[in-house]
Amino acid sequence: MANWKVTLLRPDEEHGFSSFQDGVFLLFFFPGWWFLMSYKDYIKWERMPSTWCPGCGIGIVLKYAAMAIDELKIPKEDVVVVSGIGCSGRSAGYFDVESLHGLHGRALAMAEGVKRGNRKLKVVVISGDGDLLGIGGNHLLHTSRRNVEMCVICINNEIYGMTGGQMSPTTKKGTVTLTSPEGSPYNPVNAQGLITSNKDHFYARSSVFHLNHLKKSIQEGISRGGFSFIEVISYCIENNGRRLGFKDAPEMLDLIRKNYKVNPSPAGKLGDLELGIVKT
Ligand SMILES: Cc1ncc(C[n+]2csc(CCOP(=O)(O)OP(=O)(O)O)c2C)c(N)n1
Ligand code: SF4
Ligand SMILES: [Mg+2]
Repeated sequence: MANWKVTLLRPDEEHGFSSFQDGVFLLFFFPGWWFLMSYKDYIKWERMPSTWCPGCGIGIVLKYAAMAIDELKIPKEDVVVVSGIGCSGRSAGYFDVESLHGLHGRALAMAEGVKRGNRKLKVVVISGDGDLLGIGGNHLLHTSRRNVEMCVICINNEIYGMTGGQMSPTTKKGTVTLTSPEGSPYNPVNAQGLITSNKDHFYARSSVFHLNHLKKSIQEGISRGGFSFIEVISYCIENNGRRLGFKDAPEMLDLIRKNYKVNPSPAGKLGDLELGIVKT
């Protein structure tokens, strides 16, 4: 939609000017051109409304990831968004930049390929807990170990949302799901422990309620210059919350507000209900 701003900044042959000529023209007549850009320029509005259920937390992550990228002033052609499969995995398709929506669990393998192919690109992965910590868990071990530069945003709704609400690697012990009618018998994966077991690491936990913290975490993750993993506490109202007795999405959001607190300077490790950034 709002591509005209970027077109103005980066004119091509069609417009009859060279980038240099147009750049000089714009700087001379309108030095504040960057202020024309907004997060909206990074989103494909023609694809809205999204396929997500009303009130789902994934849309919040989409907006704040776009805001983080916009405020870092990363030109659209320098950012690539990659997703695997799942409701969260639909995110890549809503970004108005080059994007990849690949096989379930393979987001990090694709992202690493993109980064190794063109090191100047900023690669952002947005996918779900099932995609990144379940079927894609092996890729997570090794892409993080190799400290490949990318920012991974894991939308943790503690469930396989897209496929109807089966327990996922992050489902809390005792939680009733479609595949654990008597409560999950397993402890969830410890994403913080896994990522911080690497000597060089960047692990952040944020949430779809703590918006400034979410944006800051994504910005720091993108700017790190290595592998960064941001676990975003979210929820799935339709295929998890309703089964657990929540009446609507705001009720689930409110529980996140009540349960989680930001720790601005964690000493090497976050408590279970703390949000913050742990990095070397
Ligand atoms: C190889 C393979 N196995 C299983 C599936 C079915 N499948 C699609 S999405 C999904 C779960 C996604 O869960 P998550 O990554 O947590 O995303 P959410 O929908 O919760 O956002 C599964 C199991 C698939 N598409 N491909
Ligand atoms: S099924 Fe759940 S995770 Fe998927 S869009 Fe709906 S509320 Fe969100
Ligand atoms: Mg999920």
